[in-house]
Amino acid sequence: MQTLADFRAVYDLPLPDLLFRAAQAHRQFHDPADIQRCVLLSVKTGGCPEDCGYCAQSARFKSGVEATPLMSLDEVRDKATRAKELGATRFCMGTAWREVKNGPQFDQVLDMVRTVRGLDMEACVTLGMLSGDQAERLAEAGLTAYNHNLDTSREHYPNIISTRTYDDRLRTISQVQKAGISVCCGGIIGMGETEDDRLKLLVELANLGTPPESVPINCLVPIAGTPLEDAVPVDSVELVRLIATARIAFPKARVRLSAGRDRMSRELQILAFIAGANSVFFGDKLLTAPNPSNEADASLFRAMGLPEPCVSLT
Ligand code: SAM
Ligand code: DTB
Ligand code: SF4
Repeated sequence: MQTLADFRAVYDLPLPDLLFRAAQAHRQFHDPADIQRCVLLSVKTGGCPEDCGYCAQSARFKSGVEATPLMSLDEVRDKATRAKELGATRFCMGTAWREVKNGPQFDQVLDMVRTVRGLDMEACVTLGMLSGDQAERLAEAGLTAYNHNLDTSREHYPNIISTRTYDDRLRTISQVQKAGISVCCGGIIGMGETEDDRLKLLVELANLGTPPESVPINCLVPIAGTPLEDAVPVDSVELVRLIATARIAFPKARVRLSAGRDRMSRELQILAFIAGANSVFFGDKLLTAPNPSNEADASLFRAMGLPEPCVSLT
């Protein structure tokens, strides 16, 4: 599958056939009971110079999110330790940066990566644009994966973000791959794009030299004060079709049911797992936006007959 027509042919299959094909692809490389739980932590929140129209952390919009300094290593260690105790196997850290600048802050992020790896969890960071040198330093620190989303199709991208280009994003992804770090790259749906725009994003991913090992599918979490605050919510069946298509196109990857679960029914989430999603963010906060509570997720996993995450340590 390389072209839009290939993707469209799969995406448009009758739903029972699409789900069956996705389940076959899923079982070829994964145990369908293995749904990874990842915990997200915003280690540097807000005040970002970029103008991504979906984001609570851009300094250009009045979202009410306060800019904070880079978090201390001790605090990161505490949060990561707790995440591990609650059953997370991947710890993802984000900064509201346009790009990484060399200096004490980057050194501190490298220490955060070493700390998470020292706890025997996968470590993923999303820090904005990177140079080849910086990617290599992250690899040396033991980073498992770098998250850098293309977000949408090349055509729709300028309607959402004007302060950087699609090619800037592709350049960083290529630096990450050259440094031997696994790539986590996906997008957001529900930003006024067409179904073809969503499929074109998958086509871009399929045409990267090496396809991403991790494909996050975020549903827009509408943030008051941003240009996308009133965006129309994603249709449930369209979400399921997209996940199934991503699973078939990237059978080895983790396809992640990422942001937006707090507005999804239990049944929709279960359908997404049947369609091949095999990861969620766990814990009641994403970077700045809400996520289902640990209790709600425990009940979801119980309903599926899968091992339940811990709810609390007390
Ligand atoms: N500043 C860095 C960058 O943009 O590359 C890293 C942090 S940024 C918040 C990470 C990703 O979160 C974005 O690329 C976007 O895909 C996702 N994201 C941000 N706000 C979102 C929202 N309101 N709903 C869904 N996903 C969102
Ligand atoms: C990704 O694809 N989704 C995560 C992670 N990568 C960094 C971020 C979701 C952010 C949701 C909005 C917020 O919390 O502000
Ligand atoms: Fe900044 Fe990243 Fe938010 Fe864009 S998505 S405004 S780059 S924090």
